[in-house]
Amino acid sequence: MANFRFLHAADLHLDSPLRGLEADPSAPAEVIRGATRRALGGMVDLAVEEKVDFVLIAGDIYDGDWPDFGTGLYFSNQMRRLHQAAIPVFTIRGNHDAANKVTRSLRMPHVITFDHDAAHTHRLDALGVAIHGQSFADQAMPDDLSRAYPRPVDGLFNIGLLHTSAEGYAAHARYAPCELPRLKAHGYDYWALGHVHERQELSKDPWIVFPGNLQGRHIGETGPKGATLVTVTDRAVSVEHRVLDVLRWAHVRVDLTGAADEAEALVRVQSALGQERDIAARPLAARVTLTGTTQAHAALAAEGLREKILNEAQNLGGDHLLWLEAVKLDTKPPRATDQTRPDNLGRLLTEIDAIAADPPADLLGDWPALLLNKLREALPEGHPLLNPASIIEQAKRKLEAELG
Ligand SMILES: [Mn+2]
Repeated sequence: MANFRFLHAADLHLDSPLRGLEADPSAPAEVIRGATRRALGGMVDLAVEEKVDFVLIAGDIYDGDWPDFGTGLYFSNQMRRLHQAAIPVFTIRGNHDAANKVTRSLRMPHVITFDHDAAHTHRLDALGVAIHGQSFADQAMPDDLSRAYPRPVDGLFNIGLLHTSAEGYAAHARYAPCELPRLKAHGYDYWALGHVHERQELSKDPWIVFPGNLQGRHIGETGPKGATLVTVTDRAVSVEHRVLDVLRWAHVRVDLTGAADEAEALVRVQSALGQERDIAARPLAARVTLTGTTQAHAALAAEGLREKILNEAQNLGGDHLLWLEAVKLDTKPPRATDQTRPDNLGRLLTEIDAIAADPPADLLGDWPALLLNKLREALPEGHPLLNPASIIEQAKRKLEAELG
């Protein structure tokens, strides 16, 4: 068997816009719209520079039906660059780009896409490689597809290309679920998975890898994103994460405990943002959450916090831009007003605490439930707006700052 290298990517979600930057007027529309395309262009650059022998894309190339033919044309053009470099590319369709979801199409003889009827095998005999895969016919895929994947071909390096939620990823919808012990026992040398957007090495023997998506699309997809470069030398496999995102998402939590005033608080915020941007070394989209007990609480709770922090971000200067997805105020004033104040404000705050501790479902009629259901569709899991107690707490602090 020859020595070879390949690039494993997944979840391109091409032309999916970045969500959450609309409120920052300094974030240019072409960055928001074009990030997934530029990340894919970078992936092709990397494959060509590293002279890989083939490329695998484990599903969700598209976010859904193409908004127009431009999406497919862009993908086709990038894949043609691989073809011209004599690098074959193998793809499967996932839940987002299942065969029955994408209605527009372009002929792409320079891309090998696995059928959705059954799992089958492509051989690269010069390399001694067998690639097994199956596309999704339909978005819904309750079955464990991996069970029907072909047995490994003796003497070859066997790769399984599979779009799956695997097991235990509660944040990701369940598609073609499969069990890790079964995958390990199947006899393949590498499982090239897709669907989970956070990079995961589920196993190192054999390697079972989610490379994560190429480009984070909202604050639920933080940290470095990219593809996995795999090198096989004398059957020994080594894997390496290669960063390809063109814009980084980060949740920057700043502890303001003991900050004497607003100026000191803002200096701390600027320093934290600068550190995060230096780590990212590319444009950064940040959510800033301020925590801790500080004298600056009342000033921070007043009007204009977002603009003040945006100003600190812009004062950083430097090569890379920084945009604010959101600013969350979660600080506390130094004194425990709730218990000690004997006045009406104290009683009001105690009353609000009681409501926040156990918010009645019908607090505002039935619209909060309706709203929450809508928000659950629109926001990443764990978003503070999904937690009524957190909303009430924010309201309480604002009220206290105003009336105190
Ligand atoms: Mn998927």
